[in-house]
Amino acid sequence: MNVNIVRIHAHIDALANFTATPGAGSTRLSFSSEYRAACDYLINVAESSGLSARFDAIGNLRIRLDGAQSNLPVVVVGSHIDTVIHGGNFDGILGVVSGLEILSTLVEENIQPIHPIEVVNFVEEEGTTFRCPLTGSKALTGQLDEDALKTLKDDDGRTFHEAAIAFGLDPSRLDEDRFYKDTIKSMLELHIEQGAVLESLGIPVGIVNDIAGSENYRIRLYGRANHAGTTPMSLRFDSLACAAECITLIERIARDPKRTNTVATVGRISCLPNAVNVIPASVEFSIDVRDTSEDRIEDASKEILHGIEAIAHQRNIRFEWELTAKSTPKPMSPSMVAELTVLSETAGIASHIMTSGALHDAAMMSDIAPTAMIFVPSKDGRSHTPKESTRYEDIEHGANLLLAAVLQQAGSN
Ligand code: HGY
Ligand code: MN
Ligand code: MN
Repeated sequence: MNVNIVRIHAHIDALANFTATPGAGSTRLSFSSEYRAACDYLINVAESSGLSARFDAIGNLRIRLDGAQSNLPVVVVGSHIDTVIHGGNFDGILGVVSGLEILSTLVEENIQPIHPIEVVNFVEEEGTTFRCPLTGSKALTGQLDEDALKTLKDDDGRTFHEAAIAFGLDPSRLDEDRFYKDTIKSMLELHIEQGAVLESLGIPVGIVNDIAGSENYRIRLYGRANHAGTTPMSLRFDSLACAAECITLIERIARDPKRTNTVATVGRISCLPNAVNVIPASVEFSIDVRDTSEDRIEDASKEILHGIEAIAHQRNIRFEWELTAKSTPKPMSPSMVAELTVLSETAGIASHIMTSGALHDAAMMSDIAPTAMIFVPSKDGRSHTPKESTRYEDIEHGANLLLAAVLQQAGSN
């Protein structure tokens, strides 16, 4: 039994149409009209395949195939369809669409699993809107409660909680939808690698053994606005010049040869009043620090914050920092990694055990259930860009391995 790769291709192409930036990649933000349209597409496909589909209390889309013993713990197959701005068509989407395809195939082949299987599209995985990556999976695994959802705000100050209610949901019922250790048997996620390892090795499938963690910060620098023409250089308190020095320091710290696994990125920056002839009054920028060791993340973050403080002090610029999100590095289930390796060998598919530098909902799910991830290669190692691409022959290998693993986990009559 194999997945229908033509259907997977059609679903990926269909979802790519639900974007706020047509012709410039996938931009599908949580609770947006594009998000609603994409979810409606998935609900239609699910229901026409005889599956049940619903939004839960906070906007995760839950597609379910009941098992012969429906009260048994659930096998979850998940990922996300929200995107970064001008992102690609595969990041997250591949895992949701492949999970849906697997359930459609099981129904078509009249195979009823013993354990129920649930495909979950986790809401706000990217954190693009509310600045908290993995919101949906953190909430379902108990890392974020309803009150915490009232503190996550978008750039207009609207909270995640308000946005969920406006979307027609009832976040007060989050606890009814929660995942617990005794209600989830295991979790599997198929995802594009978003790096260049598999392509460079010429191997079609990656099996993830651990997922990096990250700390996200919001830095604010307060200088003094003044006239760009009349203010001597020696009398300036230029917040953007200060930010520029900080950003090159951040890169220097992460590039330190002793920090072999650490990466750091400044991806967002805004400057006020953002005018050609005004010395910038204030700047806000983000920092994303990652590593597979929590100690190394904290060590790098500490050196970065101390460095920024010293630069700001030397320039008489006021400096504020805020930790906006944190996820710790997570190991995948060793037994499921071993099982995936055997399944891959049995199918004659070469595989490579590897780390994920990207964050994934699987990392949060690993707190409550044995969890594993399957990677497929990213062309030129690119992701989070419209250039993101993966060959469908690799996707077919990955989705068939996911099918075999889901059946192994859920059992069947
Ligand atoms: O940022 C990440 O690693 C993921 O794409 N959310
Ligand atoms: Mn992503
Ligand atoms: Mn992703």
